[in-house]
Amino acid sequence: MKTSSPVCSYNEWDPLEEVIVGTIDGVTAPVLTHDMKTFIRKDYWTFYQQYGGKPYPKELVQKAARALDNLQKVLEDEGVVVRRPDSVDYAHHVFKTPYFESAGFFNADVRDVLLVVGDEIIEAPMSQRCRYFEFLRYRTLIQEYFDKGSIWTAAPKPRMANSLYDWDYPEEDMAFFRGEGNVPDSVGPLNGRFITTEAEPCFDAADFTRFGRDILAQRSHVTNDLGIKWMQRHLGSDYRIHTVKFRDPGPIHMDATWVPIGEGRVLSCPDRPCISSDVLDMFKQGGWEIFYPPRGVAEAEFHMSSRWLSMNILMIDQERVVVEKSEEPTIRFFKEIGLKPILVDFKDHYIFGGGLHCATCDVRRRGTLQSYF
Ligand code: ABU
Repeated sequence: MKTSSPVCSYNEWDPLEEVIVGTIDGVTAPVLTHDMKTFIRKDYWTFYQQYGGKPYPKELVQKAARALDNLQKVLEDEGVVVRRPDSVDYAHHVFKTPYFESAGFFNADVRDVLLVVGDEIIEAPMSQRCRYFEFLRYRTLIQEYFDKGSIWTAAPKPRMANSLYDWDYPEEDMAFFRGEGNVPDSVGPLNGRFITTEAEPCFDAADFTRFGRDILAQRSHVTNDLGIKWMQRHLGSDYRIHTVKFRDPGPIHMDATWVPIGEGRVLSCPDRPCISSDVLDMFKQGGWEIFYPPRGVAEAEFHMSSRWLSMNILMIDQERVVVEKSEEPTIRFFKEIGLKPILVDFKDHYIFGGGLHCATCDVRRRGTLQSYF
């Protein structure tokens, strides 16, 4: 690795020096297409039937923007350098490729778009048509990091032709949203069925969780096996990618499901336990302690996520954890296990699908590439 690179991060807990905090302006309500019904909770389908392809009500965006500014301030007060991406003014435009037509989404969840592995920034080849151009928001920043010495990779973007989606995916399965309540084994992902097919590689960066040389990857509605294979081949023999499965009827992103909080310590979402015995064995043999945090309680709207955004936290280092300030049971739980919660008023951002981890991307953590298993 070039030591001069401004980008360097191998895990989720080494001391954080620089981070990107997302920007929400330009966010557009996704059109409620068949595939997006796996992403948007059924309770809100009428909202998206009305607003799809249009700007969200201004007040919602302003409140979320304030939440992101709150996060910036809290991180800066803790000594972290915070960078913000570009605002976009083309988000509401309909764009057209040879394979599809869509309006944008352009939310602030940078964690879905960019994956940092060592000194490399990888732009994810996302699967949702409304997020096809989301990487553009980050290009100014990425190019600056590249000019200063980082490696910059754009994974091959899928064509997003109709063949990438399972158009017969049952709508009744979409009602079993991400890990809330009892779910029959016959439901889509539990039964091996996802909204994306294996027509071409795709992934969201948030379906990968970094533990040094070992990286967990989840086959989800937005990440397919080919995308995981692309990542393993791309990173080569320095890294081991482990595909992991959770008991989740609607898997999209791992960062409120299996969340490292330090070397040897990981949070497991009680509603979405890990069901990959090889991965569980790896954690047990490595001496890792598995913690089950309490359910989230924030009074917020969750259009595109579960209440488990409460555990979608950002580690500043192995002692300090950034937590939403109304998540009191989670805050108490962190204190009990010896962490120092750093509180931030962030719940007004939840409506757009992202917690504190989603809305950030580590640029640099002080540390080296290690094996923890
Ligand atoms: N993007 C994080 C989603 C987490 C959840 O729905 O629980």
